[in-house]
Amino acid sequence: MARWDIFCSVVDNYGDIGVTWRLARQLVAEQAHSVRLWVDELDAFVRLCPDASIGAECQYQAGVEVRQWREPFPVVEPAEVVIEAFACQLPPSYIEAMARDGTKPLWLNLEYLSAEEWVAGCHGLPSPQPGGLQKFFFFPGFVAGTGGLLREADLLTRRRAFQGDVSAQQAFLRSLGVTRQAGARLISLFAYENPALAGWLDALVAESQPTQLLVPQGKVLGDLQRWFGETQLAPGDQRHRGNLQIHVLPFVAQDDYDRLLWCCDLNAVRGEDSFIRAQWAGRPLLWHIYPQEEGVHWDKLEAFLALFSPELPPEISAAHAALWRAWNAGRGMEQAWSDLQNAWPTLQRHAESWCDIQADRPDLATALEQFYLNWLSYAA
Ligand code: TRH
Repeated sequence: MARWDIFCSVVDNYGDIGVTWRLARQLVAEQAHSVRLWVDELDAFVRLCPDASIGAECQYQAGVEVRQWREPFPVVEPAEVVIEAFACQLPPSYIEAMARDGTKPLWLNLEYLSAEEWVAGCHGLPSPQPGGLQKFFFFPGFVAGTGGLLREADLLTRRRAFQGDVSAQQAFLRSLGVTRQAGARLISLFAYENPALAGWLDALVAESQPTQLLVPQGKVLGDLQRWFGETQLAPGDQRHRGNLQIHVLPFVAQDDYDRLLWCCDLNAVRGEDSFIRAQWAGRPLLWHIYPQEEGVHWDKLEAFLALFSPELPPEISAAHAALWRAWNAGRGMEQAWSDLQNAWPTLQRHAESWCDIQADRPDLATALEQFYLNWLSYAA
């Protein structure tokens, strides 16, 4: 057992805290480490973990010591492994303490997820720091030579049991105020603001198969409201148009969000963490990638599609990529959606086999543990 400090600065949205909170829990539960998670915005944390207190300087959640990260930073003994998530800046006093320590800690920068080829070449590289410290880059990823993806050891067993248990799914959906209609397709929708939504909704309204669209509170709600011509949709609200029924849901706790994904036939997800969770759900997904300056996110989107698609029949692969591009370009969903209509059984099988391929690789927490053990034996 070792002591780990994870630093999370909430830049925007929920991805930073979503990833670090998940990792912290897994390091405690599966590697028996003692983990302190330093978070500079507890409001975001409380959305994912509603049992947490928004004002506590220090609290224990799921065995993780969650600490408010604020200035002046308290005097603490640095942990044996220090993770700065997504290149956040560690407190200078903490870095000084790391340099002062007799045995220097393992210092890791946990990077953002990308399927681009250069990632494997940069994963694990050291970067010398002042004070005799070294920082290593740790890259999550989808291929050998990267740090893998976050996946709890029992995740797929729990997921498959839940998907095989209709009454557990019904009870869960009922707890969110949703009753699944016979023959309806269930879609979850988590996305950034997206002008392409209107075209997609128009297509769903006109389809012969009914759709129930489950929308947790979030940024895309504005587009939904505009399409309905309403000023405020709130959790619990339901609306009907043609063959489309919409349910506005509360933002649920992180583990419940998994259950929501497991219930649905298609999951529209965004960013990083929900994107990975949708892959573990073994169901088709639609990714709204986090938009970056100068459009660099397009390279990431294309890199993922290039990895994900080769096993698909060429015409389905092309139609699937066209749908993802339309969603991210903010236009053209009506045509792209209708071009995919006969592909869903194939996409469903592919989602499950992609999940199996990814699950064959070591998960990110295990890879971190291995990196630490290698580092210890190298340092000895
Ligand atoms: O919130 P995001 O858009 O976060 C993004 C990305 O991580 C991006 O890479 C980063 O650069 C940017 O923030 C700053 O999307 P993401 O990563 O999917 O995180 C959402 C988290 O919220 C995830 O852990 C799932 C969780 N969640 C719930 O717990 N309950 C919910 O109801 C929903 C919709 C999500």
